[in-house]
Amino acid sequence: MLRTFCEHEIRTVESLDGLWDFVIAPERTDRAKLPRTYNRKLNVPTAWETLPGLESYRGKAWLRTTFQTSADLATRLVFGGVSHTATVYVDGKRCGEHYDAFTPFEVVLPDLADGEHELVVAVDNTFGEHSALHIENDYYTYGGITRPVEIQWPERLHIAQLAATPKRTGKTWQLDVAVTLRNVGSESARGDLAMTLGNTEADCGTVTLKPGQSRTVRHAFQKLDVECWGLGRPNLYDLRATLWDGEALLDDLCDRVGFREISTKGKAIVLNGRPVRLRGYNRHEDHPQFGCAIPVEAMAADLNLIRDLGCNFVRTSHYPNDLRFLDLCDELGLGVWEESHARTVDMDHPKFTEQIDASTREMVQWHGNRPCVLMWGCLNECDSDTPAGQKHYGRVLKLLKTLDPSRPVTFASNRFENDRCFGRVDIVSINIYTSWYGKGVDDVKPRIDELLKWIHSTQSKGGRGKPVIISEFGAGAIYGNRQASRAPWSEEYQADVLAAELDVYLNHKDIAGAILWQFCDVRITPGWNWQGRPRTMNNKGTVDEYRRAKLAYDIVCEKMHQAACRFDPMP
Ligand code: ADA
Repeated sequence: MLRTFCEHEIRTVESLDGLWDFVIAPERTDRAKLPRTYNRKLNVPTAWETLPGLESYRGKAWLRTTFQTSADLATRLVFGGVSHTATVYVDGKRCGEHYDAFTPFEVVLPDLADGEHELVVAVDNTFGEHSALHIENDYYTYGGITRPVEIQWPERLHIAQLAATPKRTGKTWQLDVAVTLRNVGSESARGDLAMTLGNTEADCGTVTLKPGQSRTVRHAFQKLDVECWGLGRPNLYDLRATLWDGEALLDDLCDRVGFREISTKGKAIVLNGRPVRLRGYNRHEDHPQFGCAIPVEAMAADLNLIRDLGCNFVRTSHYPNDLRFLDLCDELGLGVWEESHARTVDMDHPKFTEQIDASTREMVQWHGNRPCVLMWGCLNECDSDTPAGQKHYGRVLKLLKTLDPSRPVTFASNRFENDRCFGRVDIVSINIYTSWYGKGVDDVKPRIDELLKWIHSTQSKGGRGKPVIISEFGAGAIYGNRQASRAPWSEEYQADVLAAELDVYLNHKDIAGAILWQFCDVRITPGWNWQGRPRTMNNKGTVDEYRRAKLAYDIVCEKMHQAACRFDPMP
């Protein structure tokens, strides 16, 4: 299922996960014509690269299944993620499409007849002028329906979305809720809306909608005496919207909320009124046995390691993550920097604006309720040092702030003293590999002091006085490569670099967060700088792709736990 908990107690929902018919599309296939035969089976969710013979297949394919429906209700298909472009057909009729592997999308069919229907998804993971965000890169773009799929049968008048924003009001809290209803039927319909938060109930009145209409109803739960959500303090509350016809319950939608307030104050990041220092990892969704379609059990195993390492924070480099991963972070009290999908992309690409805006909007729409998300990021290491780049950053950062004024915004820059965009962020974030791409370990402290001095001067055009996160740092090591010489690519070299860089970045008075690059080794696309990537992998993981610990693991564990003792507030 799409979440780690049930979103509906009344609405009928089923998983469409499991074996689907599968066939790859030979060249020059007219995508409009659906295949007549399917010669394989492929599990959903998974990546087709897990099928023998398709380990490096970059192309198009079709997946097919069937489902039953009733004419009394609408049908809603929800895809957690399709990599990287989906075209959806029901009974041979095109009814939806979506670009980008990393955000969910829905297809709503108001009037299907009783009985069995055919669902076909055409999937495309090719690169080219159609794709500005999925490109040859230092991570792999897999192919397939790579996150869970659900089918739902809601009333034609139903609850489409539930957005909740917590606010501290002195010693108590307020929860501002916005419930969006929609009528996908061909006749006007009415319903009585109610909400419950834990044991608190609210009657939100009657809503009548004409065909095709939507309406958002707002309600504020006030003077709430609740336990706040914090790092290592995963206090969650059930929020539920219900739609009634008199005594008859028509529809519902459930989510979980956490009462926390995230802001900045001078050079500090402030969570629930107290400065916090964030420490953790950049993590790609990548696994040798599942591609980017990581099962929730494997996600939980990754988070066990990240917590064992003494971390309180994860950056979803470089795209929105699976909702179940965020649910687990909510449940564990782990902070998250989530960012819309971009790693060093060409912002002048004709499709860039359309595609980055969609990724950004959908990320906030689908993940805005997650208390673990402490900040929104965007545009990792794009051209933030050019006038054109300044316009793009300004637009996307403004879009993030408009969509969600409740969280700080940032981006990970590698343009250092040439950056022109720090005036647009709440938090300045720097990717810096002094020991790997720079002058070496001895320069780590002098270099960051020099950069911080510039950031807090008027020359940085807006970075002055803001919190600074070191959003990427680290070094590569090939698992099993042990050398007494401690030469680069050895596990010893990586351990030495991480020890030195963690000592500086975890303890520096003017650094509010240190995010290691990266949790595990990941596959890259061969068209991207493979010469600098042994095994055609990015080998900077503290664990390898099978999550086997390198020598650096114990060093990171020691340094992160020391920082926890030094800086974490007593529970
Ligand atoms: C950049 C980039 C990462 C990764 C890293 C590296 O900082 O943001 O995605 O490519 O470099 O390993 O060099």
